[in-house]
Amino acid sequence: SAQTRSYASRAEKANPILKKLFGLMEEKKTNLCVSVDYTDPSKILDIIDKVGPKVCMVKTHIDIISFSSVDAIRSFTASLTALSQKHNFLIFEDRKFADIGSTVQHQYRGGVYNIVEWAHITNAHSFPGPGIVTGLGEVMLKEAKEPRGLLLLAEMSSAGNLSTEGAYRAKTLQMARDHKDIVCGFIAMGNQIVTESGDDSDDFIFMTPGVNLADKGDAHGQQYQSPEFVIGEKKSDIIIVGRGIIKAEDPVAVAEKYRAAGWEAYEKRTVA
Ligand code: 6AU
Repeated sequence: SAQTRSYASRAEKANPILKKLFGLMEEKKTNLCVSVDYTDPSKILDIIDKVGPKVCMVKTHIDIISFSSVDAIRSFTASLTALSQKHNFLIFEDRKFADIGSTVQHQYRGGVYNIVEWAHITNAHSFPGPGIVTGLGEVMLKEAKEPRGLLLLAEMSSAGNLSTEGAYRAKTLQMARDHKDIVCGFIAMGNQIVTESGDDSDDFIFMTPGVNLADKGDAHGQQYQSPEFVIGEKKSDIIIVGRGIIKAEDPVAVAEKYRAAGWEAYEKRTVA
């Protein structure tokens, strides 16, 4: 079934960005995305070079990094791109766009960050409606030199989030189904948002934040689950781990723990 097919078999039918992603996940045996939420650019590049072999994706918040100049931004994104090629992972800028289509186009291509030029994947809230998808999609499809993908936030990990209200998730899913050339997946707690209303879950990738082996949450409503639960029970595809790795005493050793736990849960759920 869709819930137990391997990443490799899903790569066969996938669009260019998911083909690349599923392929490298299978090759490197990792469904770990590390969220490198440090503010010092050299510290970020340093840890990425070390954990790069263990991850399928590196997630950034470009707007939390302390850059001294616009040139420093350019040099950072160039180094990040070089690392993504060296270690074969995708770059995910966690921008969480949330405005009308016309405005997000400027935010995606312009300002000082020029996100579309270096991020393979970015994400957006569905709150503004389908215009946010078509707006970002136009930039992705017409201006990017390489394949790009958009994730819609269908669910969040934080306590009290509004995604459980009414038809929010169903409408988010409809936006994705209507624009499969743009939307390659979801930020969600599992794949149920799609499997409960159709059999096209293989067309999307499911990425889940709020994963931690040591803590249950933080002081501001973050809620954590284990890799086993997220991949094995909830049938998500990728675990997103921030502080569980980056605040650890030995981030590289701990990253390997998360990689192994995520991969083991995937192998257990997968049939040939
Ligand atoms: O592992 P943590 O709690 O240190 O970090 C989780 C990371 C942060 C959040 O901005 C992000 O995941 N995140 C997201 C994303 C990825 O879109 C959505 C969400 O619902 N919860 C969440 O924590 O960088």
